[in-house]
Amino acid sequence: MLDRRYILAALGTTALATLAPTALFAAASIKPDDASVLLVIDVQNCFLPGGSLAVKEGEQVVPVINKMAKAFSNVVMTQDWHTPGHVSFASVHSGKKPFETVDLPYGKQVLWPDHCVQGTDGAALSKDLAIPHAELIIRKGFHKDVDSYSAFLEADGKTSTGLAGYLKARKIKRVFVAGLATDFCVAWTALDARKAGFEVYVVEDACRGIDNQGSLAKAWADMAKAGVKRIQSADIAASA
Ligand code: VGL
Ligand code: ZN
Repeated sequence: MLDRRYILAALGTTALATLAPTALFAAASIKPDDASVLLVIDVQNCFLPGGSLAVKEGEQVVPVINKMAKAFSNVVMTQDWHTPGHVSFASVHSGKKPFETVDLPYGKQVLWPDHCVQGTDGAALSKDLAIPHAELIIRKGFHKDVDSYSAFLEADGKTSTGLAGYLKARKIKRVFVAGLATDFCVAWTALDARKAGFEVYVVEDACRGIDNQGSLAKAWADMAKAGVKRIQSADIAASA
């Protein structure tokens, strides 16, 4: 006699296999079109293993982003691009250590180890990125007294990087965000993209976070509230 558990297991597998592609996972259901852009945020040596502000597992986003980028006709990358002695560096605030905060004219600023200094190897994009069709690299955080996590707006809340204007001029409607770090530059970029009127998706497995004092959970909560859609790279169809 056949083992009852075996029969149930076999039935279960068949039922799952039948349902899985559509009902359960809705795999690869999002197709980027010419009105979509993939924003690849700050995949730079400083944020990768061995870098001065290394994000845990940061290198794991690279193959995911490379694969996903093939599905996009529009890809824009960003580079955190600070002056030496930038106001966001703990080293310029006496008595302050990295990950502490300071009050600046535009609000509270988290302090970081020196990172992504203009023209240094640490500021270079990862050599493992393979996205030759990326059409624009936008640099941010280049004003010495103002930080810029967001690819759209500096931390003073008013100085534009020009990215929203560029995307609108290119008739882009949907912005997909990936890269480093989920809770800082990715989240601030996604939130500002919503404010600028775009439909916004953050691709969770194509991002990694810093998670300083609950910042990762807070970032996801803020993004959900703002109508940012949280997706996985497998939700995106393989080609444009
Ligand atoms: C970033 C902290 C400082 C980021 C940049 O790319 O998320 N985080 N500068
Ligand atoms: Zn920075």
